[in-house]
Amino acid sequence: MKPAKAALTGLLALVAALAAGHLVAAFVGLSASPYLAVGNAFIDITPSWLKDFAVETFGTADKLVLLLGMAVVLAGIAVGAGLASRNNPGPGTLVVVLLGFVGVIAVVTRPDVGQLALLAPVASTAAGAYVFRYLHKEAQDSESRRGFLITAGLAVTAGVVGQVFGARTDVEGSRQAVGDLTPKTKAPEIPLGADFVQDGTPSFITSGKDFYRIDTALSVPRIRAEEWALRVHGMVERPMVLTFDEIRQRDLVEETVTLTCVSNEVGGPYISTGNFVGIRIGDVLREAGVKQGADQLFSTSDDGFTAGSPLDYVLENGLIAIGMNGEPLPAEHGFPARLVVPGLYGYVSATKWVTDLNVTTFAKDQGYWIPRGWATRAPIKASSRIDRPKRMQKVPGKSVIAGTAWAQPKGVAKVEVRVDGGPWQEAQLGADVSDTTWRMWRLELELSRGSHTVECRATDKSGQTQDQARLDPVPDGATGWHSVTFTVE
Ligand SMILES: Nc1nc2c(c(=O)[nH]1)N[C@H]1C(S)=C(S)[C@@H](COP(=O)(O)O)O[C@H]1N2
Ligand SMILES: [Mo]
Repeated sequence: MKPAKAALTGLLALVAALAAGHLVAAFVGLSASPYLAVGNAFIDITPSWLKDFAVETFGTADKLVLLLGMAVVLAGIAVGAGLASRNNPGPGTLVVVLLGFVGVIAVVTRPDVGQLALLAPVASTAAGAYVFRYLHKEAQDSESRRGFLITAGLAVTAGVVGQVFGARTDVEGSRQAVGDLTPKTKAPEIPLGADFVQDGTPSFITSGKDFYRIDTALSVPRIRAEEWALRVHGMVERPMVLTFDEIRQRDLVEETVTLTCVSNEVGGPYISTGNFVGIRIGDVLREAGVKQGADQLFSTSDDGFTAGSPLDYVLENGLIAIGMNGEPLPAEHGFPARLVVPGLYGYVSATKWVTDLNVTTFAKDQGYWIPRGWATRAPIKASSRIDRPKRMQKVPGKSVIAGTAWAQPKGVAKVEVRVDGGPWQEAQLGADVSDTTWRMWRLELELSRGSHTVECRATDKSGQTQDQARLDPVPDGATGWHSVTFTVE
């Protein structure tokens, strides 16, 4: 067999295998797709230094990069297997079976799949082996291209159909059916002058589309509200199960909360603000009756992510949220329900697609990121960011410096700015919306031509000024003053 044809045989068998697995997964749950399952397993076993590097280098595109990287590695293996099988299909078949085994292991160790999920990698392996051997024979017998074309066509169609059907488990329909979520207690209106968008700050409320997204999920968990329920158990007197309808029929409250990610670098983008609608975690836990000795609320998501929050804190703060900005939660942000706890970084509190609340102790259970080197307790650190000018931007001598500051749950009392290490000047603050949200700031300056560096620092309402010492996000959040160098023309 010609080398090109041998390589193509391997590649097409790979495409057929992945497509068949993806197609079957459309019916048994998309995270059973061997490709996604291997990717997800890879994310879970990635050492934290590599994960940090990936997030730093690729930002929110890190998952796409992982999937593309896997595609390149798999294509390499497939070409190699094809070339090694020029005389005899044995080596290639063995490679298919070995890869199939990896797929099976990845799928069965996923926390969010049922027993039927096994069908997906099995279908992959069968399709891969069959197509490989069929094309191998075809290539020996004739110079015909028909078999190759038909296989390629079928495989691509199967993959696309799988993607479309799997993604469709009608979440949008379920979201639409939820309709209006009118809170009994509305969050106060955001007053005029809460943001300085014209000066370069973000808008006070972040739209669902612009809201930062951080999670370990390669495919967004797709759960219909009708099929969802929240289990409350552990160290409680009366374990309970709450359906979506039971939650929405309670007195819903709305709170404006700024969420922040612990992996945000100084000056980084992983912070957003929403109007969240839901019920208080504390009300539910008090109904269940917390037992003596418990100190952790351990929440688990449909896709197996876990977070542990201090129990005494969530008894007083935080929501089981089912709505954001006047709508049901967007699928990427946790539909049907998530936790929102102002003042704690997301990884220890903000479980999306939450299905399980376990009242337990810190001694007994550890959230997802804790064995990966992050702190057990992670209150948000006071911080501030310069949004304009941007680094290296050219601005006129008379300019406005503007940005964002946050210190949930204490609230921001003051933001100061200094230029080229000179005296600190107090910035004008945006209207004070709530201590659980960020606060925008601006300062008009007149500067000489040339290069300048501005720095900012926030002080919270307890009088504490943010730390100057530059610390990395690991283990409990970055510190340091943001600085930006720009040019006055
Ligand atoms: N199920 C699940 N929930 C999760 C996570 C996750 O990986 N899986 N990541 C957490 C982290 S680290 C953060 S910062 C917030 C981000 O919420 P957002 O994506 O809605 O902004 O979600 C939290 N909830
Ligand atoms: Mo995070």
